[in-house]
Amino acid sequence: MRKVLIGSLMLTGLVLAQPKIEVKDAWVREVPPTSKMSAGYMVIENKGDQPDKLVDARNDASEITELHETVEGKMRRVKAIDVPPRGKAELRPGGLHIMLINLKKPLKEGDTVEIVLKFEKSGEIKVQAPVRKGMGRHMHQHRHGY
Ligand SMILES: [Cu+2]
Repeated sequence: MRKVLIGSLMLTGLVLAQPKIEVKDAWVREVPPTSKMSAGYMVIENKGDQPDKLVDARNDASEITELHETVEGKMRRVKAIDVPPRGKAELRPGGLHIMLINLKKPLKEGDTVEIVLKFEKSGEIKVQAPVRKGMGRHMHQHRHGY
């Protein structure tokens, strides 16, 4: 009898255990009109007790959206961005970012980009990311600075 009770409690626990994703501080970098690329940044928090992963993204400002990481000044594509349970993934200049490739129009401060994030377990989450100027120095290093 006791074993049965413990078993059913564990089952309930498994059903309730899940990631809980919240996205904060999303923004997209303003770029000169000649630039065909930009990058999006944000903090992805997981308030649940299970890990999740950002596996894909799309946006309404560029034709192509990729998940990138900058390592030692060079960008590379990553398959997924881990969001640990009760933890967060920080997408920041010089680190992880969402790459916007082949911009459909120039991105200016005051614009908003809609980014749809696709998580392995939590599904799609839509984020409104305002366009902001990056730090001045980074503007001149934008080929490497994302
Ligand atoms: Cu990039």
